Amino acid sequence: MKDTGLLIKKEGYRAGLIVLIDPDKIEIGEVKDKVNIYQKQGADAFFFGSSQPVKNNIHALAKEIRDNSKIPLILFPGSSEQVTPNADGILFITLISGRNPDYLIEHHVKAAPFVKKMGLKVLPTAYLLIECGYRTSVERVSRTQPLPASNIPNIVAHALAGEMIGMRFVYLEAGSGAKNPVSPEIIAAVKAEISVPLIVGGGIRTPEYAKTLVEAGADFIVVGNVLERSDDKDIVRKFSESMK
Ligand code: 1GP
Repeated sequence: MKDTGLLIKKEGYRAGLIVLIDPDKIEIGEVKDKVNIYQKQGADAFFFGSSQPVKNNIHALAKEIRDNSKIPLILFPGSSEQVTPNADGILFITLISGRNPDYLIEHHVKAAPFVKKMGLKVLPTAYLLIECGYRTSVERVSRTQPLPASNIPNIVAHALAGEMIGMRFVYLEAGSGAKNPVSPEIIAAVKAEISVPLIVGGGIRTPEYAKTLVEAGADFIVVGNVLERSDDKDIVRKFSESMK
């Protein structure tokens, strides 16, 4: 696998676990305890961002996360307003499943000068939204169509095009809280053709399902919603164990 920079798997693990923190689903007073637990239970990195406009103070929240954890904090911004210098890096996302020029180049042009000034490490990422059975907020906000889950050759062609353009990661996204997460069949087909790391997220609810995705070839698994909803205090540890 090529250099993954900030995204690193632990020794002896087949995949890395990324915890998505939505800036509007956490209050500053909760950050310290939550990030401590996530980190202690085996999270390898944090993604931070939302597909919706954010009301909370992202700069203060990001600083608090960083001050209280040792794992990388990587921005996963829904828009250029969610960019803050208080992070280690940024997923520089291109929504290549869609055909909206704003998400193919316009936002990038706006963000590039201040991303450079902030000194964030840039992770150029081909972002593919895969249909999940309902209209996700990424679809609504980006005004793009997801790729049909049944047309696997088309999904593979998009991932390959992203790699050939020069993107360093491919991210298969079913959408936050997706009813149907990305399938192991799609992951295996994409993984067989690309050589950059494969990130998978959206609607992953159980460590068992995460394990099937890792077995299919996912290099990094992203979980968000399930951590908010679960009463299991060991949920992150269980997800982390399923990365082995
Ligand atoms: C969404 O891939 C992430 O962008 C995580 O989704 O919140 O459904 O885990 P969930």
